[in-house]
Amino acid sequence: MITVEELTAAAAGASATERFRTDKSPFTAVTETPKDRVSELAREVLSALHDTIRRHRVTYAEYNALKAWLIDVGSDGEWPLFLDVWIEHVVEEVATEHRSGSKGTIEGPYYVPGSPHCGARATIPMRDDEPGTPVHWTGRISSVDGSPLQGDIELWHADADGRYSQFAPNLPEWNLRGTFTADPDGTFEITTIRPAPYEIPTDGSCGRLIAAAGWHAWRPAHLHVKVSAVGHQPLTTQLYFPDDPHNDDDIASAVKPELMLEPQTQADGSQKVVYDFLLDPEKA
Ligand code: MBD
Ligand code: FE
Repeated sequence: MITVEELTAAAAGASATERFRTDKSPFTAVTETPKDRVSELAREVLSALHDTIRRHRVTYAEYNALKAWLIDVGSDGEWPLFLDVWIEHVVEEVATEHRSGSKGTIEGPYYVPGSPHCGARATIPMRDDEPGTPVHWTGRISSVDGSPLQGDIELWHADADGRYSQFAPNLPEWNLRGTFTADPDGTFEITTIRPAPYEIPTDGSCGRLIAAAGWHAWRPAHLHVKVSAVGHQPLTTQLYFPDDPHNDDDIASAVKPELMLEPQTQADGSQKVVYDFLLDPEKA
């Protein structure tokens, strides 16, 4: 882990870049992809850029603005953020189009493997005075044929200020990150708090693109989950809250109707939600 000491785009970006290099061993894919496929994909992407330049009569001033911006994305460490916000949703769509179980969506840049084990019925690691509305979530993991699965749920999300532990300063290492293992009948009960919507850092290169284009920088509040079970394809997804103003214009295009929770507000102000998972068996 690299320690994040400031609430800046560059500090979050450095941590996300380090995480990606550690976890994804990205360079095996490069050596394993056949030359013909690399050539075809690279040619097609370049030729789409060439078409845009011709069609819009892109100037040298604009070309140099792009060049300066791309250099900054790298030095801010914001490539993970840029790619996961504007590209990953289509990769996810293609990767999961054959599935009949629960809907997935993008992982985003802030997953960290190895979060603390919490059991089947527990509260996620949080501070004693963690701010935010308590959420009590019950659910069940099954195979698409209905048989229960004693699977794992890795849950991670922002706090009530929209901050992720390990990517913002002054938070305990595993705050709002935990791994839950369902009971043999597939059921689990998780207590956490409701996260705030997430604003992409405005002081880095992704923020400058958003400002220059006149877009907004928001993702709706969301819970990230990875669900895994023996013999089944792992599911990476996110769950959303129905009253969020950014459900219809998520900057990362990662909201799907199947991922909307139906929270029931209780007399004490806390919320109850039920959400189950269906996993597809491993491909033969
Ligand atoms: C997030 O929290 C996120 O989930 C994505 C996809 C991009 C940026 C921040
Ligand atoms: Fe997120």
